[in-house]
Amino acid sequence: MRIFAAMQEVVKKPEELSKEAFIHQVLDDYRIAFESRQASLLGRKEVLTGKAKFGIFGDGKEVAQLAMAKVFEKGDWRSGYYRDQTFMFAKGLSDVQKFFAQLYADPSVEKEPASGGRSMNGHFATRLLDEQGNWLSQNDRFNVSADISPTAGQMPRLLGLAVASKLYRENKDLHQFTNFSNKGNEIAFGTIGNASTSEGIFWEVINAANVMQVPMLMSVWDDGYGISVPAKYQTAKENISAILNGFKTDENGLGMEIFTARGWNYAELCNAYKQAADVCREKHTPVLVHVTEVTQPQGHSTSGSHERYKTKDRLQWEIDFDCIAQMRKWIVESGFSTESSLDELEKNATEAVRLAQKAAWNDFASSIKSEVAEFVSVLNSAISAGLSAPIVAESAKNIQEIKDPIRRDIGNALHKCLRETVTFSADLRKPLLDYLVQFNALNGARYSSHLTSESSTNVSNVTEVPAQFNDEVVDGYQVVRACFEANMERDPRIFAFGEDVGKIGDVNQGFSGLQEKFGELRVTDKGIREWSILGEGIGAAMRGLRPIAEIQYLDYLLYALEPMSDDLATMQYRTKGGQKSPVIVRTRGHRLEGIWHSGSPMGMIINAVRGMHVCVPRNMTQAAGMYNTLLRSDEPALVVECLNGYRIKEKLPTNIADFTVPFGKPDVLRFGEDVTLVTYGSCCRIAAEACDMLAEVGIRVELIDVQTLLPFDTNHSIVESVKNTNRVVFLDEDVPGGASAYMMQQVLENQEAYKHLDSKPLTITAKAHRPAYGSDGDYFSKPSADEVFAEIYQMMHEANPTKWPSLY
Ligand SMILES: Cc1ncc(C[n+]2csc(CCOP(=O)(O)OP(=O)(O)O)c2C)c(N)n1
Ligand SMILES: [Mg+2]
Repeated sequence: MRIFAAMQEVVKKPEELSKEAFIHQVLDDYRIAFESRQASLLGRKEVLTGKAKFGIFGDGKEVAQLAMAKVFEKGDWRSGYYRDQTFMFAKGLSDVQKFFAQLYADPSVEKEPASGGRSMNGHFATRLLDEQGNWLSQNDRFNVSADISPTAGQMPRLLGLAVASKLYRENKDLHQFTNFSNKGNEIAFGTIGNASTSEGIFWEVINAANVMQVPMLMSVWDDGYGISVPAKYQTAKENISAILNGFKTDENGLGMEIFTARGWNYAELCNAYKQAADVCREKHTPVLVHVTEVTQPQGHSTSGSHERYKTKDRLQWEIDFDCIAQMRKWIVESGFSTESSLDELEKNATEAVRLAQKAAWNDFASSIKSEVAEFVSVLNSAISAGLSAPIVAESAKNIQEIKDPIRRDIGNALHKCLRETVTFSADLRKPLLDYLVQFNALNGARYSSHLTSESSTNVSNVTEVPAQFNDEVVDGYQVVRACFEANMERDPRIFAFGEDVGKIGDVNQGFSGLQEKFGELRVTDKGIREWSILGEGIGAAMRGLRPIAEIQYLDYLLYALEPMSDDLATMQYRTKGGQKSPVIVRTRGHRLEGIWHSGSPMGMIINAVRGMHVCVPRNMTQAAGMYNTLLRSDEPALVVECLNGYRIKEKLPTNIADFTVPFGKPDVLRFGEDVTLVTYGSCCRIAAEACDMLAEVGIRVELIDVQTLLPFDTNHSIVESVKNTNRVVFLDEDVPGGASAYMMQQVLENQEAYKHLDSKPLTITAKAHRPAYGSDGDYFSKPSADEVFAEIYQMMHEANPTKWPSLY
């Protein structure tokens, strides 16, 4: 039997597989594919009948995923996209019931473990953390990093997952971390749609994976379209594997292997994946599997129909070459089963899917219904106690009549009752108000928990250790360098990489000499590719390593902002505490020279990365303390060092490896009674200069360095200063309305400092344009001590014109 012989190749131990066992496996695969298809068909119906809001399914991509699943081993990783339900079912990482729970947005992590109802359907993930937020072991699990919606957004993280295997294999000091890796034998599997390969990051990652030679097995599901746009508008020559041919392995063994297989041909796919995985795992080279001739039977998603943009011929071809129909045909022709047995299998599979869907719906609906019942009983007991407004009885009646209530219905009814009983006594309304507290707490946890880590090793749990000094004074860069050296000695999982980080130890020497000391695997040069450098950090940190990913200048962080914003910052939230990636993003910025080397777009950044921490140290000592805090915690952060601070002298802490700077705790740099001046980063020095000038005219400024923008002044200490001074100024070198406006909102609104103001609150910022080049460019673009003096003097003049006569 020719097919049997060929197929034997694709199982791990062919000699142990009898023909019966083989046939059993094929039929089991067919069942999984068929169930998956039924889930897609039923899923679409559930959306169209209004039980779910949006659906995107893996129909047409089933058989290729069975083949991929066969070679996916414990310890391996997937970073993929929304079509991969069949893979998830085949590995037992999800099932039809969970699939529907996600479609309905069931907020229970038990029912919907990928995201606890936070992500739309088709966003897959396994739980990497226990309920306390600690790592589970990865080496005895199939690991799925949590999907995100931006097309190709899975690519940067995928690179990091693959790079981790290389590090675990080649750095012997990491072999002890057996919970994470078996000496780097793990493959990182990527999946992507054909059209998404048009994104720049796809190319950046493919190139980087080839440069570094990492075990990344990339699958492209090629259905010829990206929503309605066909390949001719997407891909040169309409063939992604053909145009990637230049990457093909050369005579030196460098490059990547490229396989193609047709999406409806089970045997061809199984063989391709077997070969692909073998070479990837053993040789640690990237591999591409281009799966062609894939279909999309129901069109792209529930948002539209593909009849609008596919020709009749194409639609007919998709029916003829439907992978499940073809697999069935192959099974019958090969004599592995009969038409009638397969009919029976399909009937059972259809029924199983229907039952699983029903169970998911019942779980979802019944938990809401029991909350509705509880709400109704609260309303009824309020009525019995004398809350006689008609709206209360009406609400109890109406909400019970809603066929499929959601929690918003409870919220709407509750708020309406509260509005319409406002004239009743507090006693009578108490049950409703108590219920409101409970309702908000419950749903707050459901929908707003885990923005950041809630584990015992999050940054707020790191013990504060003050820096100690003797008289040793060094250049600023030597402080951070000493900090990195000490931490790298302590923990072999720490490694740093970026443009010019390796040989020269970064452009400002923060790692100078450390490559010689720790080797190229731990202090490493990278290509100019910020987006995927960030991704390397994300993926490697998910695998238990402690990457310090360097972006050379803050101005170039924009290239890396997508993975920070979409992937890193959302990771805890989008998995409801199921995954984490404690990567440190190191960069340097604020004022130096010219439009692209002195930006400080902190408002843009902090608004894009809620879920990360953002540290803005005023000098290298504070930066080192922040690194020490981060390297003892499990959270991701951005640290922006002051670009003009590396040559400024600082005292070298004697406990450089151990002192920590707490996050969300501002530092009062000088005390004063007249004005509170709030700032951070390089502006601390400008502010201090202005404070000296203001002191000369009798204006006493309380100068506060916030230190971290995220979190911001956790204990609300700034308002305490404002209570004393009754005046507040926010200074930074972002654009007007940038991070200064954020600080103002935090202090005036959140801390209620508005109650204590005697003068209009003020922001002093850079100009709206990018900073011009040269010292004069800086002077006229960025806030200067002259300007800070003038603004604060004017404030005091308005308060007491006699004491401080008009300056201008
Ligand atoms: C960055 C980004 N741009 C646009 C979209 C909207 N979008 C979602 S899926 C899709 C098409 C993707 O096509 P392809 O990669 O071929 O995958 P397929 O859906 O065909 O499997 C688009 C444009 C998106 N999610 N992200
Ligand atoms: Mg496509």
